[in-house]
Amino acid sequence: MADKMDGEVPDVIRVGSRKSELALIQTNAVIERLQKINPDQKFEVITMETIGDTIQDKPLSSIGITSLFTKELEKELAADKIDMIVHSLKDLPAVLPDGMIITTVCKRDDPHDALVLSAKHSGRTLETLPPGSVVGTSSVRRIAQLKRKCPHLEFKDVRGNLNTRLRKLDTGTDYACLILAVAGLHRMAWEHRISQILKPDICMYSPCQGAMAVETKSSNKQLIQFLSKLHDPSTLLQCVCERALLKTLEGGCSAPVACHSLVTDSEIKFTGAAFSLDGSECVEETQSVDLLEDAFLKQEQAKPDDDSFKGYSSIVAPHLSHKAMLAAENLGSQVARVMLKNGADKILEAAKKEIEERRK
Ligand code: DPM
Repeated sequence: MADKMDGEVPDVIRVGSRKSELALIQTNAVIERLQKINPDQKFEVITMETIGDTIQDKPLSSIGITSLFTKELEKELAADKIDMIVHSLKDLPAVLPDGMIITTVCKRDDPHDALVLSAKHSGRTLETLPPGSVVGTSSVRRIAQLKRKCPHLEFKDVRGNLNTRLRKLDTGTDYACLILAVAGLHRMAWEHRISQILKPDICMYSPCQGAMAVETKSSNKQLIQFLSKLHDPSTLLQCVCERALLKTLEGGCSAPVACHSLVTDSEIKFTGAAFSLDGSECVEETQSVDLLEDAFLKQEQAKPDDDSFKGYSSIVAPHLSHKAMLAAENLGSQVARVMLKNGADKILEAAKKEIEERRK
């Protein structure tokens, strides 16, 4: 019998979400998938504005709060005003507040970045844009990599939600193009605006880009049991590994850190990279780890009192192989340690200082 600690799945699960169109699309998509697992389960969506939504005039990296989009929602979660939050996993910091855990990692959308052009430049690619063309992005990760590969381009901050950004591109003259995550464009049904998908040799993606996740309190094991049925095993292993990279590098979600990961039945192959803000320096490391045959499914029902509820990179998956998750976590931190030894420590320290300077 479940004791009080284990909690219960509430009759109506209250889902916290940011108010932006993308956030609501993601929240509803996750609810829809949960509803397929249990058609009788009821959900209520509760929306709120976060600091990241209200500050629209400064680049994210210059505001200097790691949990920009998550703090207010997490407060509501801690106070039991809501039961779960749907996030873009890439917006969650590597270390969650005490008592919070990631219980669901949905099948990853295309994790790459995309080029979105203004009508004037239709038909071009990053390589064929005229010299001096202005790329709209506030991501230090994107800017550093593109400065390396496309030195003919210039960069300018662009803020606001996806709708605002596209409007700025289409109605203003400031930008020749934007760089946006394919996943966000896809969810907003704007795939037709994608002119080029940036492969890793041009621009590696942000840890956990393209994956939606659910955050809950770590105490309600019945709720965790239910939500974790939605885990996509392959995405889960990638994200455990990618979050371990971030954590060991101590790079927040606004650090110039990028990665690439590939999971097959037999191995995870993982690349991590850190860049100086001007793109002149880069430390990159690739390693693989063999997955044992039992990599994915543990199959048997998790018991609330064993260590099935242990988190890897703050992700808990009671039904899946802990050996595989541990291997993924170790791979991410090992790649990070080699990077630190090879100079990523100095590069990231300098980037952090520079970002702090800009804030003044
Ligand atoms: C984070 C970054 C950005 C978002 C930084 C980065 C982009 C900020 C910008 C951590 N979160 O990627 O280097 O370009 O100014 C965000 C987007 C998505 C989740 C939009 C986007 C898309 C959906 C997903 C904002 N968060 O990156 O184009 O990846 O699941």
